[in-house]
Amino acid sequence: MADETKLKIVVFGAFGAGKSTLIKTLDPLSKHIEANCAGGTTTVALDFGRIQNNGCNIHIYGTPGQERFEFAREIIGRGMDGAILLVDVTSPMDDFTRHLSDSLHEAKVPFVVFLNKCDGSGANPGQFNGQFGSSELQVVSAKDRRQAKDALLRFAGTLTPRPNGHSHA
Ligand SMILES: Nc1nc2c(ncn2[C@@H]2O[C@H](COP(=O)(O)OP(=O)(O)OP(=O)(O)O)[C@@H](O)[C@H]2O)c(=O)[nH]1
Ligand SMILES: [Mg+2]
Repeated sequence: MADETKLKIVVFGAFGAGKSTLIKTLDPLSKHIEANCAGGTTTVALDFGRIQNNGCNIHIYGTPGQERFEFAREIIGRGMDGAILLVDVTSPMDDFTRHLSDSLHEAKVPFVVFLNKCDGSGANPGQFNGQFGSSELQVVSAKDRRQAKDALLRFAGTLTPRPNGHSHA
């Protein structure tokens, strides 16, 4: 359809923050390139999911959280319209999450912080207040479809979609 638009949103966050879980919840048909690791799986390339909202095709890319995959994050992030920084609120703030936040600020990419695992034992979202400058914070569980979708659409509504067919390169 000629009047369709699209958005590229990329999900960043530390190892095990819940990036792949978020994308699986948002799009049950999403694709994931993962390897087995202690107690579960880890992303070794990317995640990719899509959702449609009012004629806008939202493409959601997940990145690997292991630090050695910086090159993959750089490639996946090219041409993004906005980013989600996912933080595990059952753990304290870590240097890698700080690095991701600083990089997004430096690149002037609009981003929202999802304070994830708010359903988990020991969840402490309050510890992150004031840690991410002016970026909005949203408390979610990546396993909860309603919360995940509401938070994503709220953020997408703050971005400017581009016409379908226009390259993200
Ligand atoms: N309780 C709870 N557990 C979660 C939530 N989101 C993710 N998890 C769990 O956290 C673990 C890691 O989730 P993943 O989605 O693989 O994390 P990831 O950020 O993609 O990890 P990497 O790809 O290795 O960086 C899994 O055991 C998930 O089930 C949540 O909202 N609540
Ligand atoms: Mg992953």
